[in-house]
Amino acid sequence: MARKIILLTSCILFFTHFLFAQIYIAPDGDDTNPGTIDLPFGTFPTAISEAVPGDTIYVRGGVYNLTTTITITAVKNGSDSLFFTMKAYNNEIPVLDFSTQQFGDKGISLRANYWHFKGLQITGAGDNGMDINFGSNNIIEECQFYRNRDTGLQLSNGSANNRIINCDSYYNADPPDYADADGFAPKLTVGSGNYFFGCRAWVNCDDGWDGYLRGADDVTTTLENCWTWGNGYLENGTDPGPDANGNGFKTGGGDNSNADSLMHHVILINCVAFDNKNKGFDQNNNLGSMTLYNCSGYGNKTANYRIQRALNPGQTLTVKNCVSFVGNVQLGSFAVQETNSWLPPFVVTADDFLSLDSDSASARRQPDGSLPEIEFLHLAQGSDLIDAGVDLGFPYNGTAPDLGAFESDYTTLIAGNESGISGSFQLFQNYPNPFNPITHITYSLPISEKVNLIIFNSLGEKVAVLIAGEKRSAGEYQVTWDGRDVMGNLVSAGVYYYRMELESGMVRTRKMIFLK
Ligand SMILES: [Ca+2]
Ligand SMILES: [Ca+2]
Ligand SMILES: [Ca+2]
Ligand SMILES: [Ca+2]
Repeated sequence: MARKIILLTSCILFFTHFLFAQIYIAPDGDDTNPGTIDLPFGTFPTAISEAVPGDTIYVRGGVYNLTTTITITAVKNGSDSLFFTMKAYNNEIPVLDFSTQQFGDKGISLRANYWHFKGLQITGAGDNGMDINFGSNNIIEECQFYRNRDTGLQLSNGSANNRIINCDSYYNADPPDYADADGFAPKLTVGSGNYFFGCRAWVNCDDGWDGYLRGADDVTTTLENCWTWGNGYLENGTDPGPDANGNGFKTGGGDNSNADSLMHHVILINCVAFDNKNKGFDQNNNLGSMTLYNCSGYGNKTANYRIQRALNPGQTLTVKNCVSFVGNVQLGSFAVQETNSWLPPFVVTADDFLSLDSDSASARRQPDGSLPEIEFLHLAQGSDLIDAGVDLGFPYNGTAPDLGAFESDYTTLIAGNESGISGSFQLFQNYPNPFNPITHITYSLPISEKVNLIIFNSLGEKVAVLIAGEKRSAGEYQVTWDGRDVMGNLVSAGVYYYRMELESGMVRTRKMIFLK
């Protein structure tokens, strides 16, 4: 009844704008409460049952001791325009602790479409921390999955087109066998079109990412800006045995040496694998297409890259602008390769990198949830890997793309243009990021310049022009983008690039994500 009155009033006053309810849940809440900020609910099933599409369930900080799986079924399907949202309230940290749950039970079982989870920590589950099972078009953002007793986040049973953004999965391990717990697992019966961006998986007892198939075939998964390391070991540093496979990105494969020739097409862009017990980038026995652009492998024990087995007819392995340091590269002769660091004329040494301090990879994320700004595996000024790559259609700094996962701000010197090589022209990461629909872009100029600032979509098409050849004196500036294209229409969700070009020839580009 209360909802109907609120709805009616809202419609009269504001039309559709404030139509959606805000539902609150807190560790010390009570299900006899109305679910407001002052009188929150106490259990997840109650909060979920009260929600309708478009509603937001705010999860207050603190530890929730949970023994039962939180199951969300198709009764609670949202839609493209009306997501269900379950998110941490402000910057509070809700910890969903399932450690008293019986072994084999999952933490969250998401069997619905169009849910957006943000800012939750899920730990101790008897099986997967979260299993997206017959659930599609969901967004899982800034969530952490750790010390679960199987894979942190698994996608199964046809789950398709989910976006996993800025999530971490670590210290997951499945006793007593220690054979299956991965960080992220789009595997077995997974659907197609799942997308990972800005995620990290470390020290999971089995693999960082696992795309092994049993039941699914001919599916595609894309990973961008993802890092994985130290898999194949337990949190205490011990190796639990050979069933703990220890691969960084295991792209696919199937049973019985993949007798069914199953294909998991995997696209890896700007991804990093290091210090894994076994392989960094691993075919296993996947027979689908694999595309590796600007990836970096370092110190993986068996090989940084191993993709040797012939693919199914018509499938391709493409490896371009990738870096390997301290570790083997084992690619079949069928690989289409261009400007990889192990090919002539490159020579890779420690001097090519600003830092080899891998500990920094697990540093805290930035306030907007994006990966920490570290120097590990970033290229040092003067490296022959700078501006040495082939143009793959992505924006870059300097005269050409660099090799590896981290495009440097350095550029090769162009004779006669030294005055343009200034250390203090900077284009900073937008804030917030991801955003919807407003974000701010800061830049600084060492000298007076004519400036262009242009937004591109992931296809390289110009979307908006924020600054068109305007003169600016030296200093720091901030520009705001309202998420609208040149026609004034709100752009669709996805990856965008902002590119600043100066009259002196300097160019800087950065990536951002618009989330629905
Ligand atoms: Ca295994
Ligand atoms: Ca695995
Ligand atoms: Ca070098
Ligand atoms: Ca470059």
